[in-house]
Amino acid sequence: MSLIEIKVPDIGDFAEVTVIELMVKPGDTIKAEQSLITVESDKASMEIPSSHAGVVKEIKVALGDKVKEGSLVLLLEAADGAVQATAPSPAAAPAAAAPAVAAPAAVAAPAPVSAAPAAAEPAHNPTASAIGLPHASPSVRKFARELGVPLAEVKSSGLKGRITDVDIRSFTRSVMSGATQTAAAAQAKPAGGNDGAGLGLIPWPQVDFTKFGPVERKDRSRIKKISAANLHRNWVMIPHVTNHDDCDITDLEAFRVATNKENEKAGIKVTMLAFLIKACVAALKKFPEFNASIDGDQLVLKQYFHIGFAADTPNGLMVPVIKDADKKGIFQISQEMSDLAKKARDGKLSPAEMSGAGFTISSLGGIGGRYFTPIINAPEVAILGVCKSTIEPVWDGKAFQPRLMLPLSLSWDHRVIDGAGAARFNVYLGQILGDFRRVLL
Ligand code: CAO
Repeated sequence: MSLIEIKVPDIGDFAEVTVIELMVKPGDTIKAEQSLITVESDKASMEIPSSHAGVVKEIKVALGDKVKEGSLVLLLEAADGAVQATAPSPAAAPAAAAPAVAAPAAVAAPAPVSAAPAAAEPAHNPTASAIGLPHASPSVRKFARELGVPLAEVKSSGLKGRITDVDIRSFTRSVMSGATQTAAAAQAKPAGGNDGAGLGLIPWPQVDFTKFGPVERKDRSRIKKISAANLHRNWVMIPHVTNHDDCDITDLEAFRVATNKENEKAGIKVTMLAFLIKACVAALKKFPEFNASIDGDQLVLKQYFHIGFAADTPNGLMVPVIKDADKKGIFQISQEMSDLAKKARDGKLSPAEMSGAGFTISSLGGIGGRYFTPIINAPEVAILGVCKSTIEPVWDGKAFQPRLMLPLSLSWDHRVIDGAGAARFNVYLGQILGDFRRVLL
């Protein structure tokens, strides 16, 4: 066993510097070139590396000590063969401002920790910080760069206002929990509130539209803002896939029209949406993973059949819910739908009337269109979009027949549902809508 004295190497123009950080402690096994302490002059800070590998026996400096070239830093029990290791080259003197600290702007763009390459720091070039930059040792700066932490925004807790790695960690935790926002994120936030910075996106374009022509500014309704935030989260967080299909509702439409005629005097009017709700209940019974929610590692399969339906209102989109649709007939569903849609338009829906859905239908059938991509209403895992039915020529094996075809667009969460399951769901739904007697099977 041989003890080696590790001393402060040539630190360039600095006569005396202060020890501001101890980076190792007795008992630590260290590698050659590993940083031992950080020292600071009135102009710069730098790390003092070890010339040898081994185990730290005794630290010979304390925080606040003044040291200079040749000062004893610590005693090291050398690893085998390490005594012959080359001492730090005096030629590797401190640089005025190494690249490691010269580009604070680079930290503005957060990068995943794993994507950050290890900075090629010269082994014996103690890295200096430039005047005016936040006080932090090179290793702390490197750590901040790896995490994309803007040092200038980190509150310091170290000696003489120095930022420590603990400060970086607590800043990161605070940003991740949403308690703190970086200046870059705040700047990236557009008037609409969609913050792309958390996704590592470039800032939202800030445009003075009046440069191009007259404009009018309107406040967005509370409902629009709430639904926008929900839709944005759902779109970003759920891996959506949409399957489009057509189903033949010729016979069902004839039945619906006849039923409405029969019940005209009673003031009852049934739309295709009520049949769709009932048909979806049958499909959800057959494919329970469509009536489910993700909860951590578990899938919650619902044994109730509450179906939400998107309602267009002057204030924005609302989704009232028909509870226990499996226990209700078409007339009751129709009546409830019409009551809930009216309440939605009048802004009188209660939170209870908008909660608990296991699956949602968004029908644009009364308006038009062909297909669209409905956004899943989290924590649900699927949503059915329906557009306007049209008469189309359908080949029956011998000739084209005019059939009333309903376009379906089923969006599903690929974490829970697979493409084959989604195709089966649509096929089954089409079979039911093609011959509604199947609901009884
Ligand atoms: N194909 C053809 N016609 C259809 C149809 C379809 N798929 N669905 C409905 N229609 C017809 C109805 O039969 C009705 O015809 P009549 O006026 O001749 O009786 C007409 O279109 C209007 O129906 P409706 O829209 O009033 O009734 P509904 O039960 O179909 O829908 C409601 C009710 C509240 C869902 C609907 O009014 C609505 O708000 N739809 C918009 C939903 C929406 O915005 N979705 C998008 C969400 S994503 O932004």
